[in-house]
Amino acid sequence: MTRVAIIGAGPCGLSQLHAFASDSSARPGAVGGPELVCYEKQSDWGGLWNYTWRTGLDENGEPCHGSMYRYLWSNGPKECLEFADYSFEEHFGRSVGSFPPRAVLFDYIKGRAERSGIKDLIRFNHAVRSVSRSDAGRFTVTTHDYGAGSAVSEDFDYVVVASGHFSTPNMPHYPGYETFGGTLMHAHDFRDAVQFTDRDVLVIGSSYSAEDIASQCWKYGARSVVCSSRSGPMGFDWPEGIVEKPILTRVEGRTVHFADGDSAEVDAIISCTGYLHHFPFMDDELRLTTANRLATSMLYRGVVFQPENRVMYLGMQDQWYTFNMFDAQAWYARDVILGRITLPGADEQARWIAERQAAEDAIEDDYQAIDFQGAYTQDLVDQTDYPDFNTPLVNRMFHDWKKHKKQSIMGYRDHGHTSPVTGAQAPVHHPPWAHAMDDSLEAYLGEGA
Ligand code: FAD
Ligand code: NA7
Repeated sequence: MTRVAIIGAGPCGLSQLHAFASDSSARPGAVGGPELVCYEKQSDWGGLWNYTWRTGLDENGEPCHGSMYRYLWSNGPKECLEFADYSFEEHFGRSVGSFPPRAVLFDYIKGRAERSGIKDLIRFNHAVRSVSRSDAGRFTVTTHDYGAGSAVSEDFDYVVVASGHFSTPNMPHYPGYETFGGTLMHAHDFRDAVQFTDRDVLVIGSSYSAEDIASQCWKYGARSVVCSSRSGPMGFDWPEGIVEKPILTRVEGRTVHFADGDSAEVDAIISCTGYLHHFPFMDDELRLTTANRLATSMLYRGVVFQPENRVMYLGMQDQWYTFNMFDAQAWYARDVILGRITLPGADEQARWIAERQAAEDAIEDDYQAIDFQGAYTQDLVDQTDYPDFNTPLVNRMFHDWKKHKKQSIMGYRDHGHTSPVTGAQAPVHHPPWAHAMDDSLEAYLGEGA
C-alpha cells in the first residue's frame, strides 16, 4: 500500500487530507487507496488559525508555531479564500460579512475538516524531527510523540510538507538594540494590542504585518505609532496618530534615529520584518530553499519538489490567494501521488520554474501580482477535478479590495464582497471595524453580520 506522510494539520495539511477524502477511490479505507498519516506538533488542528497565547516555546518545548494575535480580522475578503466545495453560507447557514475575525475563519476551516471525517488520520502532539531517504528507497519520517514521550520512525513513499512558512521570524539587528530599554519583539510574538495602549510604538516593515499591527495599536489606544520602512512608505491615508518614516539607522536608549535625520522616543519596537522558510527537519537534499515569492524556487507547479518528485510542499508561496489555492495544490499533489498526472522530466520542470520566476520578475504592480497568482491557481484547477470557482471574479475582488485600502486603510473592512461559490452578496458588518472591539465568534455572528 502506498503510504503518504503529511507534515502539519494547518489549512494546507487539512486541504491535503480533504483532497484524498473527496475521492472515492482514494478516501481513507478505500480498497487499494493510499494510507495517510498526518503529523501535527500541536494538540489541535488549524495551524496559525488555532490561536495560542504562548510565545517562545510551546508546552512541549517546541518553537511556538502561532503568529496570530487577538483582534486579528481577515486582512482580505473571505470570498477570495472560500473553499469551492464548502461555502461560507453552507457553514454558517447564512451570508456573513466579508472580513471575519480569526475565530470565525477557524470555525469555518474546522467545519469542513469535521465533515470530511479526517481527524483520525492526524497524530497530534507529534513533532517531526527528521525526514531522510531510507535504505529501501522510501522516506523515513522520525517524530517525537509527546504523548508517549518517545521517538517513532516510519517509512513512507511520499512526503507532503505542509508546515507553513510564517512562524520563524526574520529579525534584523539595528545598532543599539542591545541597550534599548523598552519592549523589543518580532510580530511573531505580538499577541494583544492592548499591551500598547498609551504607549509610543515603532513598527518596522511595510507589508501586511506592519500595516495591520500599526492599525491594531492605533485601534486599541496606542499614543503614537511610527512606521519605518526600507523600501518606501506604505502610503495609506493614515489617521492621526500614525506616521511613516524612512528606515531606522540606530537606537540610543529609547530614541530611534531615522535615515532622514529625524528621531522619535518610543516604548516599544515591533519588528514586522517577515519570516523565514525554515525546515530543519528535512534532510539537506530534500529541503526547500526559497525566498517568500509568488514563483517559488525548486517547486514544479509550485508543489512538486523538483530534485525529488516524491516530496511535495504546499502553500510555500507569498500569498494573495490562500485556502482555495491550497486546495488546488492539494488536489494536484493527490493526483500526482495517484499517478493521474504524469510529470515531465527534470529539465522541463526546471524550465517551467525559471520561466515562472522570470514572469514574476517582470510584474509591475500588485494588480498584476494578484492576476499572476489567480492564473496559477486556475491552472491547477484545470488539471484536477477541484471545482472551478471563478478566479476572474476573485481577481476582481482583490483589485477592489486594494482600491478600498487606498481609499481608507481603517475602512476597507467595511465593504461586502460576492461569493464566487454561491453568488451571494455579503452584508456589511456593523459596527465598523474601527469600532468593533470584540473579536469573538459570538459577537461577530450576533451583530447581524
Ligand atoms: P500554518 O497555518 O502555519 O500551519 C502549519 C502547521 O504545521 C501548524 O499546525 C504547525 O503546528 C505544523 N507544524 C509545523 N512544523 C511541524 C513539525 N516539525 N512537526 C509537526 N507539525 C508541524 N491568510 C488569509 O487568507 N487571511 C488572513 O487574514 C491571514 N492573516 C494572517 C495573519 C498572520 C499574522 C499570518 C502569519 C498569516 C496570515 N495568513 C492569512 C496567511 C496564512 O499563512 C494562511 O492563512 C494559512 O494559515 C497557511 O496555512 P499552512 O497550513 O500553510 O500553515
Ligand atoms: P512580508 O510580507 O514578508 O513582509 C516583510 C516586510 O519586512 C517587508 O516590508 C520587508 O521590506 C521588511 N523587511 C524585511 N527585512 C527587513 C530588514 N532587514 N529591515 C527592514 N525591513 C525589512 O511579511 P509579513 O509579516 O508582513 O506578512 C506575512 C504574512 O503574515 C502575510 O501572508 C499576511 O497575511 C500576514 P521590503 O519590502 O523587503 O523592503
